[in-house]
Amino acid sequence: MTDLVLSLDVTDRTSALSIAAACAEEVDAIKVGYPLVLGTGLGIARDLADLGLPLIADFKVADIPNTNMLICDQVFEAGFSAVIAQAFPGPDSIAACVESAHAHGGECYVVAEMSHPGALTFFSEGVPEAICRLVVENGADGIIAPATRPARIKVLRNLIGEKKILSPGVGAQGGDPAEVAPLVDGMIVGRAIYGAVDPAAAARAYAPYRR
Ligand code: 3DU
Repeated sequence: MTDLVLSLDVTDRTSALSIAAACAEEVDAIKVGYPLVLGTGLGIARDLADLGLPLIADFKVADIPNTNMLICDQVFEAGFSAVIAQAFPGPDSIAACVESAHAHGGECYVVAEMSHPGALTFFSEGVPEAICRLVVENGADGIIAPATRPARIKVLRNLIGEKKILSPGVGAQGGDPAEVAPLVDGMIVGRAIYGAVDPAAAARAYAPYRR
């Protein structure tokens, strides 16, 4: 039904590599963000690449176009296969991320709506819908949409057509995999897997929802 993306938000190299190796058969991609890269360095991408899984850089890139391009070039040269960008800096900033991603044979996902309660302060009143239109116009590969609000995923799906949806918020944030899996292309799960006593078993529990 969907890919399972492990959000590897630990901060030390030993834990990251052992959890990733233990879960490698149970997940379809690994998402790495600031916690792990700031804790270990960007070279962690090369270490994880040995597992042969796609690596998604969750840096929520959000700067002027030139800086976005410089950031994304570093991300892809480090071995990542996809990057996540914020939309609020505008279409030219998103375009820079898309251009860098595609020049490296990678993908760019844009945050359309976040999953936590406070997200509704700014991701409201048609903003996510406008972001979806930008994503279509800019040729980005997909959006990030909240597993905590499946009804919103359905609305946004109608605006992006065949583009992909990656969805964080399953598990620790309360999103229900049974409800979310049929709606998205990738379900992102962090604490419910890496925080478990047996991360591989916790990842395996999502097997019924994987395609
Ligand atoms: O709540 P979890 O532990 O399953 O982790 C979710 C991950 O997805 C985490 O890295 C967080 O920074 C990221 N994320 C969201 O949770 C919500 C968003 O809207 C975007 C990214």
